[in-house]
Amino acid sequence: MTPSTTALLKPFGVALELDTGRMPEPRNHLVRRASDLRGYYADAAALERLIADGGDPVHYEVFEVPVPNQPGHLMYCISTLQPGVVGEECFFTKGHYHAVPGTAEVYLCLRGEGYLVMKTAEGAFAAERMTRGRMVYVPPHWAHRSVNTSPDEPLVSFCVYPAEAGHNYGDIAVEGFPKRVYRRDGRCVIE
Ligand code: PAN
Ligand code: ZN
Repeated sequence: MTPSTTALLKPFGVALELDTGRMPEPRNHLVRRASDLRGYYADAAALERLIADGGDPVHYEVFEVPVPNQPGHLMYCISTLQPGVVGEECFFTKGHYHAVPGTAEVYLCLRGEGYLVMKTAEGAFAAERMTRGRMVYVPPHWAHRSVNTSPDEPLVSFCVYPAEAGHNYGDIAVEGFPKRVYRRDGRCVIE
């Protein structure tokens, strides 16, 4: 089938800074600070201290040059999750299901160390290690959240997913994930 003229997108390229996890010329630049994560961490008082005394630090940034959110297109982004803890809990992204639940995602870790924690609505849980050069496949129907376990290095990832996938944050905001990732005495604990 020949695509209509309007469906034809011209090929394009985008520069990525693989070490810093930035796009020099993004069209969308999402910044989430500690205060955007209220309600997500186990130790709410520690988060409030971080916001009040720690200057409400940036938790993570996502850089995109979007494509049409139509079936057939692939959306992609580069993101940087800062190192740090709230109480003993490692910094993480909000996490979400895709609004179109039957859509998968590929995460390629470019820098740092951490986990991609995943869960299903039926109660399954998985935690896949993220280190430079490791790819994690998020199958359809699995909610996903990045966690940075390094004491001092950002976690940088490149993601690709179907452009129509969308994001459903509400369910995770209410349910969270069955397990959390902590750093205790320099060691990483998932419980
Ligand atoms: C990623 C995430 C990104 C930020 O691009 O959107 O890491 O995490 P939250 O969206 O949970 O705040 C992705 O999984 N897109 O589908
Ligand atoms: Zn996703």
